[in-house]
Amino acid sequence: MTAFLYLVVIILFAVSVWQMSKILSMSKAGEDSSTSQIANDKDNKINGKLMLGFVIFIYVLAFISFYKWSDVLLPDSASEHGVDIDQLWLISMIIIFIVGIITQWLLHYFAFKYSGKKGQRATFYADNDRLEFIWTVIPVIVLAGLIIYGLFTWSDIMNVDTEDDPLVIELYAYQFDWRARYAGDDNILGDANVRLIEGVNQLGLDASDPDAQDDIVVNELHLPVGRKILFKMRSQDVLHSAYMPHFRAQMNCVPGMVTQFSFTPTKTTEEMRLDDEIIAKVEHINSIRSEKNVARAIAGEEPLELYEFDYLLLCNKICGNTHYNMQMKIVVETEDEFNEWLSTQDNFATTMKN
Ligand SMILES: [Cu+2]
Repeated sequence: MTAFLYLVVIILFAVSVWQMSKILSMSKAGEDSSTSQIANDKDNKINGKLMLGFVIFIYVLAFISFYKWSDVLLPDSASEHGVDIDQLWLISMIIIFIVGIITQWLLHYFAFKYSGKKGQRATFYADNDRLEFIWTVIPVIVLAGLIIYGLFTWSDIMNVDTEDDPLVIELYAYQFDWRARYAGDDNILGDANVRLIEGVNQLGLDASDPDAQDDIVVNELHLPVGRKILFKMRSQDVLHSAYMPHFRAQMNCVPGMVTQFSFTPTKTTEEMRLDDEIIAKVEHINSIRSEKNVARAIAGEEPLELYEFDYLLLCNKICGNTHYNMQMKIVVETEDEFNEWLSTQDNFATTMKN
C-alpha cells in the first residue's frame, strides 16, 4: 500500500512538472502562432472521451468499493437512539448517492457530447425562469427536509430527560487512558477539581464533599442493559473525544468543563457476540491473525491472541502520540450482573483509607 502511494505521488509529481514545462514553452512562444497551443478537433475529441472514461471509472470504483468493503461498516446499533442515527445516515447517503450519480454523469457526458469542433459555436441562452425555478426549489425542499429531520433527531438524542432517572457515570479522559466514575448509591457525582489530583486520588475528587465518598472509580466500563445512562465527560489535559461507535455515541471531553451524552444500551456483550454479523467479523479477523501466526511461528515470534468481540470506548481526537491506543473496554450486562460487579468495586472513601 505504501509503495502504491509513493508511486501515485511520483506520477502526480511527473505530471505537474510536465504541465509546468508546457506552460513555460507557451509563455516563450509568445505571439508566434506557428507553435500554437490552442486545442484542435483531435485534442477536443480525446479530452471528451477521457471525460466519459473518467466518470465510468469513478462509477466502477464506487461499486467495487460497495461490494468489497461493505462488511467493514459498523454492525447494527446497540443503543436505542442509534437506530434513528442509522436511519438518518442511510436516507442522507441514498439521496446524496442518487444526486451524485446523476450530476456527475451529466457533467462528464456533456463535456464528451459537446466537445469543441472547429466552426461550431455554443448557443447563447440568456436565462430560463422556469428551469431556474425548478433547480432552485427542488434542492431547497430536499435540503430543508433533511435539515429539519436531522434537527428533530438531534434534539431527541441530546435533550436528556432527567425524569427517566438515568444512571450517572463520569467518563474521565487523560493522556492516554480513560477512567469511569460511578456516582454510587446517591447517583450524584461528588465535586472534583484537577488541583486535587494526588496519589490514588487520580480524578481529583473533593474528599470534603459527602457526595464523593460513595463514588467508584474504575478502568473498565460496565453498563446495565436497557437502562438509560447519563455520561458526564471531563478531560484532565487536552481535548479528547469519547467515542462509542457501537452505540453511535460521541462527545468531546474538554478541559475545564463538563460535557454530557446519554444513551440506553439495548444489547449485552454476550448477545452481540452471538450476532451473525459480529460472528462473521470475528471469524474474518481471526483468519487474518491465524495466517500471521504461521509466519510468526516460523520467525520464532509470540503468536497473536485470537480476537473476541468487545464494545469499546475510544478517543476520537488526535490528542498525542499514543492517542491511537487510548481505549477502554465496555461490558454491557444484565442489571443483576451489573449490580454484582459494582458491589465488588471499592468506593472513594475506602480507596483513600487504604
Ligand atoms: Cu485522547
